[in-house]
Amino acid sequence: MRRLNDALKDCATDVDAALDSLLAETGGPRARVVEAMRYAALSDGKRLRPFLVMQCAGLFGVAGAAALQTAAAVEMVHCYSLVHDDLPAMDDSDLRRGRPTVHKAFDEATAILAGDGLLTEAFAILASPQCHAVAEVRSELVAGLAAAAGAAGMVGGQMIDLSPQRGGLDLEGIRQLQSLKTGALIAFSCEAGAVLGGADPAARVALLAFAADLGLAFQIADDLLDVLSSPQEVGKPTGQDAAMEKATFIGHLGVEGAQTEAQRLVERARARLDLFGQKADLLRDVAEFVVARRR
Ligand code: GRG
Repeated sequence: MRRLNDALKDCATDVDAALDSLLAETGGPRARVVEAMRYAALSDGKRLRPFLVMQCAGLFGVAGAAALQTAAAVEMVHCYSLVHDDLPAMDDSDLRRGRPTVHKAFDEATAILAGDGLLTEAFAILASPQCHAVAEVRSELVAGLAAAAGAAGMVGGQMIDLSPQRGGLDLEGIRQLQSLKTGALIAFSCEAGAVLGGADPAARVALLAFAADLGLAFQIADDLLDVLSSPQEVGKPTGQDAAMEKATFIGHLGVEGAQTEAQRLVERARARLDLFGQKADLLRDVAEFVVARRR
């Protein structure tokens, strides 16, 4: 795991530098929204999704630097989703990544605009020739991110999460909700690596199967952190699912059952990478990491 921790740290450093330059500070009357976008993006996230983009691209010989713009774009969409999710109209959270949420540090209207700005900027990055020289590759990335982030993906999952039916979902319903809400962007992160690397269909199928298991394991781990950790440990409020009476994996499986299911998914995710051999060792470690993480 030491190798993985170092690799995650290196990835975070590169992604921070890319975000810093892509979201350049500006003066004048619109400075405040850019400041809020930077506040949301340049905070202490794990940068898991960028790591997946870069590692998956690396399986096909794509250098980290050549995948960095795509990785930063995915992180911007993730950060937008956190900013909007924290708003009073949604989860109404005061704490994110160990500090005040954007609407607390700025104000609600600025937080909405900052989220909108991050989402929009992400597509501008993918559409730019600096992201990839080949227009078809850029267009596939744009279409893939739009599908993962939109109503057939993350936004759709969030809608189900906020719906009156949410409280009574059965296990399959929770699986479907989470595969949209958090799974779709995780899956796109892996797929983007395959697109950048011109992967063949078998490799793509394997990566998407890996991502599906990883996404669910990640979400179960998130549910467990919500129940078993303190806000200081995770840098965001805990006990939220119970407070909102949301049906969760833990509600259906119990803590031990959820841990067992997460571990089963991790093992299956790791096996999905067999065809990549040792090149995928860090991705195998990431699967372990998502359930062992403490935040
Ligand atoms: C508002 C359209 C819209 C969608 C919001 C992703 C999401 C949908 C909400 C986030 C709420 C949440 C806590 C979901 C659980 C899983 C999750 C995405 C956790 C945060 O991701 P991490 O752990 O966070 O990768 P860091 O801060 O490390 O990037």
